[in-house]
Amino acid sequence: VVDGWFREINSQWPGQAMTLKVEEILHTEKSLYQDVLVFRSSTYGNVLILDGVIQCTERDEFSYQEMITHLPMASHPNPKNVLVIGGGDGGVIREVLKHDTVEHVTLCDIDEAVVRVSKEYLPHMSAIFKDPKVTVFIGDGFKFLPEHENEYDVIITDSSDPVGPAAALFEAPYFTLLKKALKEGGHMSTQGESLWLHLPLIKELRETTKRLFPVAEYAYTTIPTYPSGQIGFVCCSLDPERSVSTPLREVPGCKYYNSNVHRAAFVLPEFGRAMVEDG
Ligand code: AAT
Repeated sequence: VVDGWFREINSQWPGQAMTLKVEEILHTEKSLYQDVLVFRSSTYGNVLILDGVIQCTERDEFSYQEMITHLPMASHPNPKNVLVIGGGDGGVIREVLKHDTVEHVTLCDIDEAVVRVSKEYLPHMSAIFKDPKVTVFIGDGFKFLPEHENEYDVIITDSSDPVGPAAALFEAPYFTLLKKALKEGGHMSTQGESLWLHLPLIKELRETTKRLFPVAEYAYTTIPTYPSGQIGFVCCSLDPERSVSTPLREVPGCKYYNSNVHRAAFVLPEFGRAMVEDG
């Protein structure tokens, strides 16, 4: 924070940086895994930063959390048992529980500090932790998966960027474990970075997932406080007959997501389509 502004300077998006005006610093700490900062911004509500990177703001988090959740959930015929890896703020859990088919949802975040500070400073996301259908587990997603084979209908990887503790969550060994943790016909979605910044990474993610899943598609959402105002997801199904871009039912109580937005999210601008699909 310099002169009352937070600047998101990072080598993952060279030469550009989102800047937010800080009203008050609410929390700083060095957790076991990352630098944690929470501040109240002047126009985006409370903001959570990990290792200098914006994870969520109260004003626009719904765009990301709704889309990463409802794309795999609304295209699955009957999701009952759901796993979220990362997502320690609770926002994705809140979205999962909008589906009344869901009986249980487990959150596995590596960093207890994220869950703890979210409970204090991000109540619109974390209040859902009190729901009896929720179990919170603190640990590495990569280690959690092999102990849970054939258990989940949907797995959502709400992961930080591929540096530090989340690097392994973007690679083939992780997706191989994830596939085994899914039940027959299971779905998954994973944080897939920005078309404007990370085309080679996106292409690799899609190729890795295509080798493992009969259906693997890229979709995206708009969000002002993620780099370049846009972030994507890779969505996969184990059922070759299923279309992850086709919603099977409406989801109540959303601010970004609806059935048309679901279908449209998979339609890529030409430069992205060419790179992601044709190679
Ligand atoms: N919904 C908020 C958005 C996030 S949070 C990413 C979470 O992933 C963090 O809470 C972090 O602690 C957790 N995490 C990182 N590595 C692991 C791991 N190996 N196992 C489990 N959880 C992990 C993502 C923001 C995207 C930013 C885009 N620039």
